[in-house]
Amino acid sequence: MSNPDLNHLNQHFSIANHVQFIEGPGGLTVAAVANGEATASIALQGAHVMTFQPQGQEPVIWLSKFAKFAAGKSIRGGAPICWPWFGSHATDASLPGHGFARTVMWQVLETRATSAGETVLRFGLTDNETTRAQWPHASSAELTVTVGATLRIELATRNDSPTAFDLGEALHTYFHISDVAKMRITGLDGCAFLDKVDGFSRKQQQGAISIASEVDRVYLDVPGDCLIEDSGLGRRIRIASENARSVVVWNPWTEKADKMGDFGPDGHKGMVCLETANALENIVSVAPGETHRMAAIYSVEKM
Ligand code: TA6
Repeated sequence: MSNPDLNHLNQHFSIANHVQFIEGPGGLTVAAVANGEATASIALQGAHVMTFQPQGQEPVIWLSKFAKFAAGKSIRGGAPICWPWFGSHATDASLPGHGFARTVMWQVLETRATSAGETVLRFGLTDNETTRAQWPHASSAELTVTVGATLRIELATRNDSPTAFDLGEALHTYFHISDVAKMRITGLDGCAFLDKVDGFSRKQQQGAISIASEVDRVYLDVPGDCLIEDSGLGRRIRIASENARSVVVWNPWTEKADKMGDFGPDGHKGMVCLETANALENIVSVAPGETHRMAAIYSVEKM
């Protein structure tokens, strides 16, 4: 029995040599992208970029081999969308951490191929009873993913209500690395950060970041690009951003990863999260009728 949704999606949005829609793990509908530049996959649930691999490169994005794929469940790895709040809800702890956007179905709005051979996919999330019960503001979100030699993910938030609202957001991206012991992060030297492993205490970054235990930090007012320098793979992953003032650096380390149950044995040693965000002190106020756009751009350089 063919899947009518897949038939409809492929009829309206598939593009030869660019994108087709398939049934992915856990029965999730997935946009499978393969063009001359890269491959990628995006689950319609959460508009969740799960994989990205430029031609001739190791994967850039990490996806746990032990990820659980099921309706309404966040996927361990890829680029989960934290929206319309980051972390715990400000006043209601019963609401899902990182908001609801990553576990609800998004709609495909557009697919197109660019003259440069990239594939562009645009997904939309409109509010409904479920979302308004958690977030009582008339609003909508769009995610635009551009797959080429680089990956660009843009999260747009439109305020359709008569009053301004505060938005917390993050592209909570897990990056594939050779070994956490062979990796360091640069670009955050001198930045203030809130250390979630130490009671959200405020500290200042000195030099590059190496990771040898749990790290969970929200860097504030970050001025420029960050680099994940991976000596094991002889490459740097550059994380550039637009309209994002925060960067979150996270590695759960052994105990936390084991508790989460979907990293697998030593899974945390092959990943690091470097999240493009507006979080905590950097949340943004979106005026009535305004559309706020935040983007992350990932590229790979030889070391
Ligand atoms: O961004 C880091 C963080 O806030 C950590 O504190 C941890 O909760 C992580 O996100 C993963 O959260 P999740 O809900 O995806 O398991």
